[in-house]
Amino acid sequence: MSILADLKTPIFAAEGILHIDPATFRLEVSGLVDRPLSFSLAELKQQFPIATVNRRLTSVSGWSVRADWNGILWRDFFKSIGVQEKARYVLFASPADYTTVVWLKDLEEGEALLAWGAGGQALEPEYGGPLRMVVPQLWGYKSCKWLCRIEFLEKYRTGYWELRGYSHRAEIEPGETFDVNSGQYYPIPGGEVTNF
Ligand SMILES: Nc1nc2c(c(=O)[nH]1)N[C@H]1C(S)=C(S)[C@@H](COP(=O)(O)O)O[C@H]1N2
Ligand SMILES: [Mo]
Repeated sequence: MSILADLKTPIFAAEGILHIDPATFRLEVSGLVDRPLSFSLAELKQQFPIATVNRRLTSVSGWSVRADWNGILWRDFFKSIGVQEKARYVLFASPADYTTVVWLKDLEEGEALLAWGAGGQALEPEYGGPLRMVVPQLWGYKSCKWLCRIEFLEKYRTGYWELRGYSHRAEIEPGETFDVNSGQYYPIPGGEVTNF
């Protein structure tokens, strides 16, 4: 069981929980790239450096969870897939068409990753396995679960929660959050949550 399940981390699934077979899973990369690419989970693990980052996923709905996320750093992925200069945004999608679009410049700093595990355990379907984004520096709705498609864009597109009124940029705002790990509420100063 992953630490997320252990901690009973809230499960958000606008499209319902998807069950994707890790053995047949593929990640498709399209849009402003030199050529479209497609990876199985095994190919991702072979072709990119594997990393673990201890960071928080923080939801606009008022909770935050810290975990050791296992996967591939976005910056390692990005630099070797032939993204064209005119790309400004990146769209992340699940097979049920949950979409969210992130400014590429917002992923240059910080430790965003394509994650298949937490604490050395595979992510359960409930938590977005076999592969999800984890973008610690932005509200959780940018961390697309059941990630199966990445598209590089010149023009912004409005995603699922953004269409329903949530901020397009999704910078974490000052306020208070429930820390799932400790069961305590803490003030947050805005930006990536690093103070606990
Ligand atoms: N495909 C998909 N990804 C998603 C969501 C979703 O509904 N569908 N919810 C988002 C929101 S609002 C948050 S806070 C996090 C929550 O991750 P968790 O359900 O693993 O705790 O997933 C994000 N990624
Ligand atoms: Mo969220």
